[in-house]
This record gives sequence, C-alpha cells and structure tokens, in this order.
Amino acid sequence: MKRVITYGTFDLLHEGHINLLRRAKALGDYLIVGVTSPDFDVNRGKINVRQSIMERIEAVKATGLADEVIPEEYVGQKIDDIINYRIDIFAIGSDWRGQFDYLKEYCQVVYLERTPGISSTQLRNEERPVRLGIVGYSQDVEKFIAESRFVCGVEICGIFYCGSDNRSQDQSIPTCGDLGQLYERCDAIYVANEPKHRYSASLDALRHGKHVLCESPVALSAEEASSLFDIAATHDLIFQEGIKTAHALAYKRLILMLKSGKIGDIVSVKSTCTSMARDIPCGSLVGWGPIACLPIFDILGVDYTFVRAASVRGASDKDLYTNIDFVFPNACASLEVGYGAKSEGELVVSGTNGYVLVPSPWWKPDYFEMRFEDFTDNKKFFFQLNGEGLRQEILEFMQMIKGTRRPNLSISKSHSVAFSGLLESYFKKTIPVYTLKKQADR
Ligand code: C2G
Repeated sequence: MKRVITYGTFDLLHEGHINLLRRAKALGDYLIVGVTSPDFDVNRGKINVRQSIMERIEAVKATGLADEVIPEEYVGQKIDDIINYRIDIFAIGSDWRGQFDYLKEYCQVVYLERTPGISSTQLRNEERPVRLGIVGYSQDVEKFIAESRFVCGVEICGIFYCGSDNRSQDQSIPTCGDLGQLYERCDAIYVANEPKHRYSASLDALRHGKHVLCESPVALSAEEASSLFDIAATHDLIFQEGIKTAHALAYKRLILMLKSGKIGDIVSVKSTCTSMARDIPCGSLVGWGPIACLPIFDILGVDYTFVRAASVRGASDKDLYTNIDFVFPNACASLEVGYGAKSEGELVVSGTNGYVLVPSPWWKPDYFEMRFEDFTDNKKFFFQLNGEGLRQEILEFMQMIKGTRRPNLSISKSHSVAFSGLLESYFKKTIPVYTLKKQADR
C-alpha cells in the first residue's frame, strides 16, 4: 500500500486545495493530510488565517479525500511524520518547488501543479476591508502604515495632520484637509497625535460613529479615559488603547503562564523602559509609562494601596527619568522610565517558587526565561515577534470590529483608566511626587 502525505493551512478551503488533495490521493492508496496549527503559522509569519484549526480540519475531512488528518505543529515535523507514518510519497503544490527537496532523503517528493487564479489570500481580500484613517503624525505612524500592509482586510484611506506635524514619507496615503473629509472615507480612526490632544480626537471620532484605536496614553485623567470606553460601548463601537507589547505572542504567553501559577504567588513586578531621546516633548512617564505599567496592572491588578513617584526633571520641567513604587495587598511593584537616563530595560517578575526574566528590550519580547532555585528546573521560551506586536495589534483591532475576536484583556478599560488616573495624580501631585534634582536638558 502506497502512503502519501501532504500539508497545508487550508484556510477557507477552495477549489485549489481540493484539486491538490485529489491529485495527492491519486498518487497512492492512503492519504494523510497535515493541517498547520496556529502557532506553526504565526512562527512562519502567516498571521491572517481566518479559520480555527478545528474548522480547517473539519473542512479537509469533509472533502472525503483524506484517510487521516493530523496537526502540523513544529518545524521539522515533516521528517518525523514521514518516518513514523511510513510514508512513500510527500506531495505539495508547485509554489513550493525545490523547497522540500531535503525530504528526498526519506521518501519520494512530488510537486503538483498549483491551480491558477484562486488562493485563500484572494478570498480574504474579497471581504470588504476596514477603512482606517489616521489622525496626527509621529514616528509610530510610519511603522503603523508599514505594518498595516501585512494585515489582510485593512486599508489606510487617509491621514489628517495636526498643526506642525511632519509629513509621512509614504506618499500613497491621501492627506485630508479636514477631519470631516477623513471621517467620510473611513470606518475607524487611529489616533496618534500628541498625548494632550488624544482624548478630544478620540471623543470626536467616536461621536462621528468611528471605531478608535488610540495611542497610549489615551487621556490624562481617569474620568476622560473612562468616558471614552463608555461612549464607545453606548454606540456599539470598538475603543482600544494601542500598546503593541500587549499583542506580542511572548507577552501573552508569559501572562498566561504567570496566571497559571508557574512561579507560585507573585510577590513583585519590576519593569524598566528607557531610551535616550531627550527631545521627546511629553516626558518619560507619559511616553514610556503605559508600557512599563502594562505588566504591573496585568499581573497584580489596578487596586494598589500605596504609590509614590520620584523624578529627575529637565529645564523644561519634563521628567527625564521617573521611578514609581506601588504597594498592592499581597505584592509590590516598581517601574523605571527614562528619556534622559539609561538602564537595563528588563522585566523581572518574582514569585514564591521562582522568577521570570524578560531581557532587554522586554517591550519587544520574543524570549523569556523562568528561573528556579534548582537551576536544572530553569526553562527558556521562544516566540515569533512580527512587527514588534504592531502587526498583531492592527489585526486584532480589525477582527474586533468584524466581531470575530474578543477584546485583549491586557488593555482593558480598567487598565487604561488606571494608567490615565496615575498620570493625573502624578501631575496634580495627589500622590507623593519627589523631585530628585533639576537637570539642564542637553
Ligand atoms: N494550492 C494549490 N493551488 C492553489 C492554492 C493552494 O495547489 N490555488 C496548494 C498549495 O500549494 C499547498 C496546499 O494547496 O500544497 C495548501 O495550501 P495552503 O493552505 O496555502 O498551505 P501552505 O501555506 O502552502 O502550506 O507546512 C505547510 C506546507 O508547507 C504548505
């Protein structure tokens, strides 16, 4: 009996897939089909898959062509499968020609002619895209535009520059002279103007019936942040704070592992984010604070019982460096942020059984380590990071608008409100705020 194997994602199963399966089946007597797992696809940069693995497996089974369906979970699995399932022929579409010749050592390799004129990407592109307009400009916007190109179903339809904003280098994005023109063209708005104007820009967009993805911090007071979420909920719109780290696979998996008690009860979270950029107009806490606070609020919640801040200020009174200590009922936390001071940008979470280290720059995570008293128990975890998390952020925002994804719990309303509230208390000095010394901006 000749045993054949083939692999694929088989998203939105179409005629091209069915032809491929039919031809593969005809090569032998027994066909095994490997269907890619979500992690496998993310690791090879395929992030736009619409269907779950179970939906894709069921679709392949429903063709009646597969005698057996297995998941494909890791690089190199094809070799293991060929050996373990005693495979005679490995078959794959001609778009992969040459790329699987290394399997010839284990079995016959056949490239089958790909069906022209049809693909999952084409089917995904047939759906009406979410049209996204941009308000404001910063260097984040340039990255945002570049990353949006990797996301199927999103189209950047215009940009409205505020005041003296620099202009995007991407000439293909139309400039809108006023907000009304931008709103006319789009379903959703990416708010990326100066922090002090984000609340009013978001509010205006929501009032015009637009979904909003707003750079962080979304507001400079708790009440304002809260009202943005409330207005969005009342009008059945999505309002999301844009913190790209929250969408990085390594960060998401880290939080799940911590919540599963892998290092015991958490006793402290220490988060440091610095970069030398003294001319940032908003100061260190506004600029870096949302990211530095993300793991603290995510792991320990927002109900701290004590907080105090200490800052080094520049001549313009902006904080060049800020350190904040929090006390929670069962744990403590601290953050260090700086545009005018440099430190090791790592995240350390300590627990009663062990600790986690996410090395610098922890906010672009693709790796972390869990360490224990007995070092033979230590474990390292590696993940794919696509576009610093921004690509995934745009994808998730689009999927939330389409109703196919639940909100990301790391950037919930309570977290956004807590951070905006922290900024408010810091600026109004309703918490202890120590000025360490005044330094001249260099
Ligand atoms: N295919 C085809 N004709 C099309 C579209 C796809 O013959 N018009 C084939 C592909 O060449 C592949 C199979 O259908 O052999 C599945 O395609 P995808 O779902 O796009 O999966 P792919 O990313 O090619 O995964 O380990 C995974 C495999 O390497 C291939």
